Amino acid sequence: MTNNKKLLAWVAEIEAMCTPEQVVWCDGSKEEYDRLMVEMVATGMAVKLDETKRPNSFAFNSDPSDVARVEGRTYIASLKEEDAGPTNNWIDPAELKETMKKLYAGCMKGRTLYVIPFSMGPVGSDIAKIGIEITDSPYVVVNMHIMTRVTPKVFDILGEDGDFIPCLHSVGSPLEPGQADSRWPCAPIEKKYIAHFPEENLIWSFGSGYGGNALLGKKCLALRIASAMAGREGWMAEHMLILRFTSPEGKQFHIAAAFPSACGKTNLAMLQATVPGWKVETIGDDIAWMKPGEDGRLYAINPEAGFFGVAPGTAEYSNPMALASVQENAIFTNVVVTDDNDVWWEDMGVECSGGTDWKNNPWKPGMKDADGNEIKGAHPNSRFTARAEQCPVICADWENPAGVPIDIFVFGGKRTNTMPLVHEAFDFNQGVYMGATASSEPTAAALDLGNVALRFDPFAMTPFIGYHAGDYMQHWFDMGDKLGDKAPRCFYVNWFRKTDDGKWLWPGFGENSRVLKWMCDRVEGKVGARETPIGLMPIDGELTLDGLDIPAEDWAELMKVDTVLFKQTLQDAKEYLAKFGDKLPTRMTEQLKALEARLG
Ligand code: OXD
Ligand code: MN
Repeated sequence: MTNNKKLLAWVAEIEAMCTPEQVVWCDGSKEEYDRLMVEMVATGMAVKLDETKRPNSFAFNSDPSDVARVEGRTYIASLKEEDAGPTNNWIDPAELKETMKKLYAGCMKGRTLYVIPFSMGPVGSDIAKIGIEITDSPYVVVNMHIMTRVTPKVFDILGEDGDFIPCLHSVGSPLEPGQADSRWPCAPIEKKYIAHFPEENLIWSFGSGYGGNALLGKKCLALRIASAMAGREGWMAEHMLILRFTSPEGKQFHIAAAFPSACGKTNLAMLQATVPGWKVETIGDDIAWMKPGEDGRLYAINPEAGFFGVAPGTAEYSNPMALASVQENAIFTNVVVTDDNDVWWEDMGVECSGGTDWKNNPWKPGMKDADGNEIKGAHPNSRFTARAEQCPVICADWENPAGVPIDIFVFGGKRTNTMPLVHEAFDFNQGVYMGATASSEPTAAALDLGNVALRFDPFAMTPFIGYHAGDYMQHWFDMGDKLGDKAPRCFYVNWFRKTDDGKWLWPGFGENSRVLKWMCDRVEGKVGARETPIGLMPIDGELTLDGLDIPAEDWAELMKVDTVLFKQTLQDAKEYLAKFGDKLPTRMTEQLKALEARLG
């Protein structure tokens, strides 16, 4: 096991506080995974899917109150409030710990405390980080097996005195002797806390068993805590997919792209290129950790080991590679379990005759509730968990400890108007402005945001920046200064433009490779660009549309820079950025002014 002093002391302290029935040290083995699945099937928490259709795969339904990240209950408890900044909830760390300790006291009664040793990033890579999650949820253990590298090798690396990031998690639902467990134990919303103590590199999560609230290696460690570390240490932890795009001549380009949750990152990461001879290989679909290398370029690794993807909308036409990745050894949460014991979700592109819905009720397509609204079989934020290595287009270098050199940054969001299909930044500083003012119409990944029409989501990181977002933006400028002419080129895309009568203007999916190719041609200096007030845009004919049936007026609309609408977005951005006060980098104000002047 381990002789690490900090670890042994921490586990003993948490055991004494949470009073579990037993403590199990996890080893990440197949035996462990299989044993926990057998136990969860026996208690009714998991359903084993048909072995011939979906080998070694399981479905879970969460409690209907526990279905997504809870941003309203997520805290950055820095020592000083001003260090958490306007995008985070803050509570004084001492006060928060007091509150949470009361909740943690005895919270694992009747349950098993699992200690999960894991590495974010290839074990032993110098970009990788070691975490230890303590949890009372066997569902979390099996998901962590897929999403991270769970291995006792972590103990060898730690040795007696090595440091790790402690991640404490409890579903917050103790069991009295003889009390039957619920299928998905969790605590009510007012007791849920997803807490980060950035100065201590410490994570405490209570009350939710779902996704990023509970699989603490992902959003909590790899983004919130890591972004704060990266800001201090001069590297980057970003909410970005990473892909390799290879030309017919074999030239490789590496692209890192930031889109808000549920805006198609997984689809883009696994895209089937329609541009002849070009191919995409996946390195990561959600998180990139990036550091300048010895040659001055920026190198990226995917700290995760699996995909925790949004199920609805994943179909043969939208993402065949994701479907192939979940063909076996997969976990599904909040989807339909069909009558023949397979899985189904909305927009899967196949018929379903019926089954059990995500609320565990009998379900048939087209069923309506008492108000006449259609009942969805799968929750809009239902998920699949699958190993990255099962993806048929996983890149041979996805576990290269040195990472891959990034050529291109892409920013974007879901906007049905205003933003054209693609534009390029004049320089890195404008690229930072584009990333910092990226905006999106809301999606289902966080359901407690209320009914806002437009959300500014800097670098798709709003819910994940572990410190002051103004300092974070300055860090982007500083990284640009450090990388100089080796900094990636920056682009902004919008696949989601619609006509006034609601028709999609761009086919999306595999056709997005045309836009990626234009970016690579720009990097290579093979094509020019038109200067517009908002940036550089394709010269007609240079972004290939061969074989696509896009009427000229649709193309014009897709490429239109509507200065009236853009000025409105600029005003909205100004208002949004005003809340950063004197932490707003001067260069951001300069960018705002310059854009305003260019828009006339
Ligand atoms: C995710 C998210 O789960 O961004 O990746 O919400
Ligand atoms: Mn994400």
